[in-house]
Amino acid sequence: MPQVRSLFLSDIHLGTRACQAERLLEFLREHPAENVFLIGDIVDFWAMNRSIHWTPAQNTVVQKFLRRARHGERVMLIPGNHDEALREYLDAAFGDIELAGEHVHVTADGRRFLLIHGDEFDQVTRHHRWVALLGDVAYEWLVRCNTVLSWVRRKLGISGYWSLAGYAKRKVKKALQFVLDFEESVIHSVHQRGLDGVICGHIHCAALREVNGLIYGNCGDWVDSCTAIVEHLDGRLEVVYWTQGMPVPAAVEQPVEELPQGMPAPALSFATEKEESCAS
Ligand SMILES: [Mn+2]
Repeated sequence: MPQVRSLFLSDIHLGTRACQAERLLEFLREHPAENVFLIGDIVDFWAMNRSIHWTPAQNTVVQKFLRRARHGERVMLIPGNHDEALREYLDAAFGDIELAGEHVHVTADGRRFLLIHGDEFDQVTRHHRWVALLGDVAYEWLVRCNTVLSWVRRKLGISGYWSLAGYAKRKVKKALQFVLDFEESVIHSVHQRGLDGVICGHIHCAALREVNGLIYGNCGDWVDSCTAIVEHLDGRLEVVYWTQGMPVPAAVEQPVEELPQGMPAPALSFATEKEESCAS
């Protein structure tokens, strides 16, 4: 019996150092489903052109998807801009994985959602490809710096998880009004097509909210935030923040015996991070 009806995942960026494959494997283990929609930037061919960082865990992620498809789950891959090479093979099937440019998913309660990666609504990647590519290199560099910075913060006893790349991205994109413009143009397109909502990715900002009577959903990513959207068996959608297995900084670690029986591990300061991460 599947635990949820559908999983919506995007921006996994397999092939990069930043990909959180182990956490994704934990999430997948806990979420058997009828449908798995992979909504773009699953494999990062852009980054792999520069250098390949392919771990055993990333291999396992691919194997899990293939396995789920073989065992009767519907697995659909909708390419994004980082795996745009796959767009040449639309309507083909890889093993049992379907490939599509976009898809309209009908939820258990009959609502119709456009599934699309969303880079076509991003004015930066659409008209200034070189800016996007440059930003991509800078982003990778920031992720590396962050590893050093996290170590320094731990040594200084500063608690909580903080992402330099996430911070920089937020600042830059806030300044550009990037996120808002993106959401607005996605919603505009969904409205024109007479659908009930959209589930997309691309901007690494998980969201699920009503905009002008339509539902705007974004899967977030498995680079920084480890987020996904799930559809429950009754058709209800939910954003899942997969914080299990997050490194617990020494300063906030608590002795196990102080926790009441059956209580989940204490929420880390990651919670504040996720609230900040997508400016409204
Ligand atoms: Mn993208």
